[in-house]
Amino acid sequence: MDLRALIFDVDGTLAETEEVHRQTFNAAFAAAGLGWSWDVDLYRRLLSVTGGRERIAAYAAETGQTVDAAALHAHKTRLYGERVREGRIALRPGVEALVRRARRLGLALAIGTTTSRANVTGLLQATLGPDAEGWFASLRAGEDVRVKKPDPEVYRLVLTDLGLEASQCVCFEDSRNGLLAAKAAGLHTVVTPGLYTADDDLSEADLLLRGLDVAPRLVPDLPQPLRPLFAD
Ligand code: XBP
Ligand code: MG
Repeated sequence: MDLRALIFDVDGTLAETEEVHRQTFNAAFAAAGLGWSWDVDLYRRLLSVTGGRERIAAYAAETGQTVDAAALHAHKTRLYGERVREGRIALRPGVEALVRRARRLGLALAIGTTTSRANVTGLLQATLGPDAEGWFASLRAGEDVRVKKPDPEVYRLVLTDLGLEASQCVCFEDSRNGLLAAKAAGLHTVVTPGLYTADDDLSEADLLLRGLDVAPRLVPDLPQPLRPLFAD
């Protein structure tokens, strides 16, 4: 593997964001006077629909109601952004160290996510600092694609931006939908399941890690090019 770039999913991979997503969906529903409240189990099921606007629309269809999904989602995105700016979300253990080592080693960094761009830039600024967005050679989000994950469109866009072949990149994901998107784009994929994805079928992962704070000596199947990116 001629490793040139690391490509990251955001929700669940860089950070455990889904609880804040869930809470801000509920806050937007309450503000609109809807009697909806998504609990953890319901939200886990609804996560099979990627994209917040699409998730709202799918739930409305399921419950036979008519709502303005775009307006509800726009309000939810504003509330989510406020919480991110307040510092309510931390990066998962090992993420910052991996990103900083990759930069020192001259690897390109990229993001391929289903969530909205503002959510990504807000998270990067709140956790890695005001310059962090500029560390990423490609940042592709929900607004950039016609079809969201598990479709590979977002990762294909990232590869085009980077001007690299899939074989020169490693992707980091946390969910089945994300893994399917990455594999369909031909990417070697490391999966770190989290709060909402621990029970996903992740059998197609090239490597399954409990998190990115692992010591290489404990992971014999960690590909050689990735070993300098992790502290022993
Ligand atoms: C994450 C998602 C997102 C978030 C909500 O999937 O499905 O929809 O839950 O974000 P992935 P938005 O990690 O595979 O990208 O409300 O901004 O869509
Ligand atoms: Mg994810």
